[in-house]
Amino acid sequence: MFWEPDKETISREELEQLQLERLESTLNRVYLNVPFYHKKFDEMEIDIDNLRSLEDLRKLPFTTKEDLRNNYPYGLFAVPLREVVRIHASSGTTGMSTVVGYTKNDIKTWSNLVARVLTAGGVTKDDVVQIAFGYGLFTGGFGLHYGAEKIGASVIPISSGNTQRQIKIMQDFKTTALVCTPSYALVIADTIKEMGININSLSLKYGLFGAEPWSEAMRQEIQDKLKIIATDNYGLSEVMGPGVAGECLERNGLHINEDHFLVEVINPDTLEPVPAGETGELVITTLTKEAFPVIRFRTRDLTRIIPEPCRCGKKFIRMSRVMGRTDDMLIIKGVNVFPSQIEPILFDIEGTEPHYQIVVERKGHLDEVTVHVEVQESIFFDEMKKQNRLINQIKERLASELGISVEVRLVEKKTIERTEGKAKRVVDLRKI
Ligand code: DLL
Repeated sequence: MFWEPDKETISREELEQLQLERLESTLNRVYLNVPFYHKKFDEMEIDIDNLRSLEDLRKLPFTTKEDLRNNYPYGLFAVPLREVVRIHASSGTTGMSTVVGYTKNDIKTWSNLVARVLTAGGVTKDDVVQIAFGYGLFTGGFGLHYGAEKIGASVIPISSGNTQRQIKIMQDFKTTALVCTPSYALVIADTIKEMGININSLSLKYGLFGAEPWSEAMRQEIQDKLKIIATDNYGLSEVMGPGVAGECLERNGLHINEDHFLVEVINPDTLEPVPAGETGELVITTLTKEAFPVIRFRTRDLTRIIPEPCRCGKKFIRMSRVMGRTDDMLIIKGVNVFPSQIEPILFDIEGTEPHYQIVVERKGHLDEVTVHVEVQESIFFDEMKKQNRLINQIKERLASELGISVEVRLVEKKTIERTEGKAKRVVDLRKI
């Protein structure tokens, strides 16, 4: 259950002491080696030697994605390039990519933290782990790969795509754990069915999914279709990649690797911390990164801290599943809505398929939102009356649960683009 039992069951008091020591050394490192932080601390008259407690973190400046872009490519590295053994980058949907680096030690730490996440999700050295995340500049493939190897599992670095081949390998190599995005897991599940393969003939036991938001309803769907235990894991390239946080088999929130990451949850408007347990933007400070430390990085991800201890015995606090990014939020007729709120409603309605897209258009001065949802063939070819009944049913549910009225369009199976990586849930035609 634990990869590093001593570390994962550390007492709060010891943990806080360790965090403070590590924070001090991180601040020293960035002040000495990264002109960006040096200048910022000086401007704000921050004396890092005066840091006395973890609460003092709040006096430090935030770092944003914009800061990373402005220092493209290597401006925020805290070691010379000759000490960097790996470079990753996030493509980002908007603008220039951000570049991150790792020292040899960073890779070791990263592998260990991913090993913790995989172990918590059920993986052991006896497993055959199929990594269907992209290998490349994206941190998903290599990050999970190194962690799984560290555990001693048999790793299949198949990368993403070519779904039929994924399934053939799964059959022939007797894959027991699948690692990819949750949306790709569903694509794989659907393809298994189409190929007429009996799911019970496969050896799959666990699925470790992450890199995009997904709902509890989607988890159920994946678990039922693939007959596995599916856990959620979270991370971001700016902070490390996968391995920041992950669920245990309780499947009730993601344990944050707190000995390596200091987290805060803030109100994105006031930038003040939210009251304990309330939802806000996750802010992360790295405590052990050598090549690319970040101070108070604003993730834009919305989550909340679950303060109650977990039954699994791990002492690290949990965060709730990430409900979405502040920049993915749709404001529909004045109501804030995230795709992750629409998802469980669609999944719950009989006749729909678990594939949807939310299309935003501008008509005159008003934004118009249409939810496109795939439906079972029988319904698509059914009489209009039955289709309209389904449309109205979806509209009513969305209206009563979210308080918004939107258009709903039923589309034929497979008309919504399938992705091998992160699903595109929102199509914003306003920007074009
Ligand atoms: O997606 C790292 C990763 C790879 C995590 C594989 C887990 C598994 P980026 O491409 O930089 O890194 O994207 C990071 O993806 O800020 C979130 O918005 C989103 N994200 C990542 N994991 C989750 C998750 C990788 N479990 C961005 N739930 C983050 C919801 C997630 N959103």
